[in-house]
Amino acid sequence: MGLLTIIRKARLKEKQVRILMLGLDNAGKTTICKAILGEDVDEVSPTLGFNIRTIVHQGYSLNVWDIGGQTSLRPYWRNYFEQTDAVIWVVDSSDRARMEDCRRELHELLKEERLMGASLLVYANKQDIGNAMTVDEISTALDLPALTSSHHWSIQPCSARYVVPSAPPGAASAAQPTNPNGTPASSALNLSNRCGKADPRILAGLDWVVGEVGSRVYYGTQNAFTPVPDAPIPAAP
Ligand SMILES: Nc1nc2c(ncn2[C@@H]2O[C@H](COP(=O)(O)OP(=O)(O)OP(=O)(O)O)[C@@H](O)[C@H]2O)c(=O)[nH]1
Ligand SMILES: [Mg+2]
Repeated sequence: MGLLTIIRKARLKEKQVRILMLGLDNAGKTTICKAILGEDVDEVSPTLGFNIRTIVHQGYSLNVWDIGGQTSLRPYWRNYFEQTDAVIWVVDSSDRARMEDCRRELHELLKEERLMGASLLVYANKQDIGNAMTVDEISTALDLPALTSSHHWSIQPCSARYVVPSAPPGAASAAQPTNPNGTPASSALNLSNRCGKADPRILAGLDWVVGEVGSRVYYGTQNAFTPVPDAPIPAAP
């Protein structure tokens, strides 16, 4: 076992996980981090360098490096590859025009030797937008099956701007307005909720990451994963 592997396993035993969050610009990386941390998702601007966010999840400290995805910034991604346990690749599911760019960048990235042991979680973000591609369509468009031989991967649909409203104490959730089909009306979606909880599908993705890297401490078996189904969320207003 190489020295780097020993260091990595020691770090994982201390429940420290290093995650690179990457993807094209405008995909929603920073918004996802803010949603998880319960911050105001209305206040985001393009990331010109990087943000490091620590997310405590299931007893693990996930040190998430949220790095700007603009074309001019992508050559700098390589500066962050060392010691990465997992890559979270965020996709704007409504950006059909750039899906091929997205595929190319992802496959280029994962050729990198320093990322060889890293697990890959794809967030198919912006599922609240009407024309969003489904998980199956995105898996095909990004050619995810071709990555199976080199990386454990999973894909999770989500919406960083869908925040579960935090009901005031005693308030009946039934008071929320709903559409005739039972889905929340757009006002109940609370797309700019400032203290609600993140879309549970985002957290399900983190569960998978933690299960993956955790299993590696014990000489890594593939982590079984059932994605949380795509909830019926109406289009953003
Ligand atoms: N409708 C909708 N909009 C979203 C969602 N996630 C992010 N956005 C919006 O998409 C835009 C870009 O979000 P960012 O989080 O800044 O994207 P990013 O991937 O961090 O972009 P860079 O920092 O430039 O790489 C913002 O206007 C967000 O409000 C989502 O799930 N649904
Ligand atoms: Mg950003």
